[in-house]
Amino acid sequence: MRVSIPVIGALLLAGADARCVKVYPPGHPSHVPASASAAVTSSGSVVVPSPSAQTSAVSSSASESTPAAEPTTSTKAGVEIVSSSSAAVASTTAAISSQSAAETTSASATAVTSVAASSSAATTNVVTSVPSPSSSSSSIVVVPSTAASTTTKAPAASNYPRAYPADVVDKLRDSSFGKLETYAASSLAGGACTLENASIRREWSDLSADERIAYTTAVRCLQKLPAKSDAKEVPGARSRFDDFMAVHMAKTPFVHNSANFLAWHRYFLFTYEKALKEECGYAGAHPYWNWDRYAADPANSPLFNGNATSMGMASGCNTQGPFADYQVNLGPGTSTRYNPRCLKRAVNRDAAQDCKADRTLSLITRSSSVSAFQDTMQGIPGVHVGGHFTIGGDPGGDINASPGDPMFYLHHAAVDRVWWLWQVQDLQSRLSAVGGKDLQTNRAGSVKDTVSLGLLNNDVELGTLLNTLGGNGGEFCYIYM
Ligand SMILES: *[C@@H]1O[C@H](CO)[C@@H](O)[C@H](O)[C@H]1NC(C)=O
Ligand SMILES: *[C@@H]1O[C@H](CO)[C@@H](O)[C@H](O)[C@H]1NC(C)=O
Ligand SMILES: [Cu+2]
Repeated sequence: MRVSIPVIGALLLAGADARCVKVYPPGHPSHVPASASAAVTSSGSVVVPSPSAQTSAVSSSASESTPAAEPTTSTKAGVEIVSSSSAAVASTTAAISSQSAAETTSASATAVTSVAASSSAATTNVVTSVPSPSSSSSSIVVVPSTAASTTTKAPAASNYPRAYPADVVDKLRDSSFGKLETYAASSLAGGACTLENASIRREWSDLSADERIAYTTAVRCLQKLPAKSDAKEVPGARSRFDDFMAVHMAKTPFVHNSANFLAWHRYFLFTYEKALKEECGYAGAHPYWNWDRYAADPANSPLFNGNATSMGMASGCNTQGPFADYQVNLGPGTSTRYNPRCLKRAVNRDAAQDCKADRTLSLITRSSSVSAFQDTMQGIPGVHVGGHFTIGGDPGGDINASPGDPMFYLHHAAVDRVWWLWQVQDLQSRLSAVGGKDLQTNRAGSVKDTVSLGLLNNDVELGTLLNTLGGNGGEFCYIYM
């Protein structure tokens, strides 16, 4: 952990519940001097509880056994790709560890590093709640290979050409897709949602110019529709877009480093996509951001180059592109007063290196439990914070207010894709796997926990948000390219 936050060490030494101060500074942590980092902390700091050392552990490791599907030729090819790159990942990881050690020069940084280490040790315990057989919404049956003849097929990857060469994560996605087809052929899978009619969330650059403009036009629409937030609670909300920002700001302490982190953000993103469709006429599926594609030069990428088919500019006040006249109304931090200002980014190439495909592949293939997966993903370095730091700025670099930057949703679609792909590797156990703590009740997380988006959507049980093919009472029906 390279962010310098001395406070954590003091809290841990005091034996208190380990709490982690999380700020996305407007620059990459390794490039923010300790003094600058402290200044950022005091101006826009946010305290997020992290799972405490007292996490009660019910250990039940998710097995890595694969469904009984016949491996296809492409699966075999994929396995070769995966295993050969695993070695590369291992050496990269080793290189990263020593690099981190070399970078932790100040005493406070060292303290944080050790806190991060002990904190992750404390949360290694797996809490896996398996739904009872009667819980039909999350029952999963992976049928044996005899069902292969009735397998429903999603449109082949070749029908959705990639604008960039497939990276190692794309290759894993393609090679393991047969597991999803086998699962989808099961009579208990997903009800009305089939692979044939699942929507396909695609990468930004794989959308045509018109499709990208249709997406940003719908977002602009949401930014102009009147807010529904309670004017007493969120006096600064001016739009439906602000409603989403406000809910994230209010829920932040309970939906990060928690059992519901992945599911809450999946439901939040789905609800945003639904608003784009139902309130703004968007006809496409929500796009995602493949971090790796642009990591060499994110500022000049199709996302941040500022032109009409981008998501706006890479630095400073966003005065070009589809959001040129968008103004941020809420924040920073948890402030709900009206605070109109320009959208500012601080796109950071160094942070993007934390989201390279080999890192993501390692996260997917080496996390055997959902706790390990979500802790690694949310650690520093890790793809979750790495993506937020790549965007940076105000409000993009602010853990509470980050959904005030429309890039938030492309980033969290990427996070959701990585979770989806991790689930696909072992659907039988991973479509019911919950780990970590419910921070609202301070108990081990479970499929029965309530996930709340406030005014944005109905409260639902966490267990119904785990399956993108038929979860959320059948409303979830999507896959990723
Ligand atoms: C998907 O297809 C199934 C089977 O043809 C149908 O029953 C269902 O209504 C469709 N669902 C959607 C969301 O289109
Ligand atoms: C915008 O940027 C993209 C990606 O770099 C490029 O392909 C496209 O031609 C640009 N469009 C305009 C109108 O400049
Ligand atoms: Cu969040």
